[in-house]
Amino acid sequence: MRITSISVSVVPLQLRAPFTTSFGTYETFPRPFVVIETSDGLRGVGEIPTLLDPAYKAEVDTPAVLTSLREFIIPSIGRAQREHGPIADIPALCESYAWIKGAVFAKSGVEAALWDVIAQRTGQPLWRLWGGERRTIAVGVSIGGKTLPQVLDLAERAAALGYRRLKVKIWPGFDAEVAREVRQRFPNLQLQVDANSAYTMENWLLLQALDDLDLLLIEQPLYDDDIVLHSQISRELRTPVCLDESIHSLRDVQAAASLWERNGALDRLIVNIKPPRVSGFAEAVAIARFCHDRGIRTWIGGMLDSAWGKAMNLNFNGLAEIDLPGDHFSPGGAYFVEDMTQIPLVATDGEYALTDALSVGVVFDWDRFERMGEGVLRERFTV
Ligand code: OSB
Ligand code: MG
Repeated sequence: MRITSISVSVVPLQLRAPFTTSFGTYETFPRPFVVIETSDGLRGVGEIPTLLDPAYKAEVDTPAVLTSLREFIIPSIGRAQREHGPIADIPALCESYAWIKGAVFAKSGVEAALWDVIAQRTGQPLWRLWGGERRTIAVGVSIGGKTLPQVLDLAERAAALGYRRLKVKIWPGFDAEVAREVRQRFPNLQLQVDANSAYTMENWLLLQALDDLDLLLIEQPLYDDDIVLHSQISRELRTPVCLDESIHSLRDVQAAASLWERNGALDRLIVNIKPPRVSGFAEAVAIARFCHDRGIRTWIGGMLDSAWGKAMNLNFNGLAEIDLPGDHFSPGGAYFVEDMTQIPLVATDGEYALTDALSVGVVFDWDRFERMGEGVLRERFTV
């Protein structure tokens, strides 16, 4: 088997309700999907869950991802196949673009598409290919409300749908009161907060007001590129600190582990594993195993991915090494007006069941993909 073509299509995805974080409010995303075709007639798809701009972190905007793919990543794959022979597995694929610094989101889309091909080729579901053993997965939701009533409404709807873990977006001035209200209304749900790097070394003490609310974790309170200062403030907080934005690789996780370990506080370090933020599932699996061995809890974050990306993440959540519920579902029903799978994903009583169905386990909606991508950028590269 060799890769015969790689195409990138941008599909406009529209949220059913706006999603607000400390860095802004989003309603639509021009979303790239990578399609790989192989010489044995297979076709795999990988979503790149880009946002509109780089406000969450560098290189997550669609233009940056398209530039990396077109100018560097795809040409490197072509060159590697010409010079070193067919790319038929994940290590060979990753090796072909390993020289490119960064571009983790862009790389992850190509990798995801090849994982889809390999699962089809070897006739198994992705969760099994990744060493998963868990068949039912406790899932959570992320609440991106702009006002307290909006947050409470979304929490209400999520609880009514059976989700047992809520994550609430916070920022300075929209934190302790919001978390306290949600905690009071839902004393038995698992609750965590995500600041998306909205606090500074000048105002992080505001977070101490959250310490008595029995929160699972506080996610990325400080700067998007920081690990060291997070380890310092973690000494002064009872609630575990969870890293999101600042983790790009197993090495980053190892650096965090050594800092928290020095404080004797590995039980207060939690890692949000987002496969696209660590360049793909291969690195994500390595991180899950490392963390499990070291007693660092992990969970799987989302990027407002379509049902296709979410379904891949749910397969990854089949790994027994992953401890906590991930951001896999929308608190108010479906995230998008039109989604990319033929049948929507469903969780029952806050759990999703993995099946023995091939690869991603759900069917990609090619007709809708073609229609929605009509007139939007589509580039095909022969490699
Ligand atoms: O920080 O986890 C985040 C969405 C966009 C960018 C960053 C984040 C999020 C979410 C959404 O919290 C989680 C989801 O996809 O359900
Ligand atoms: Mg986050």
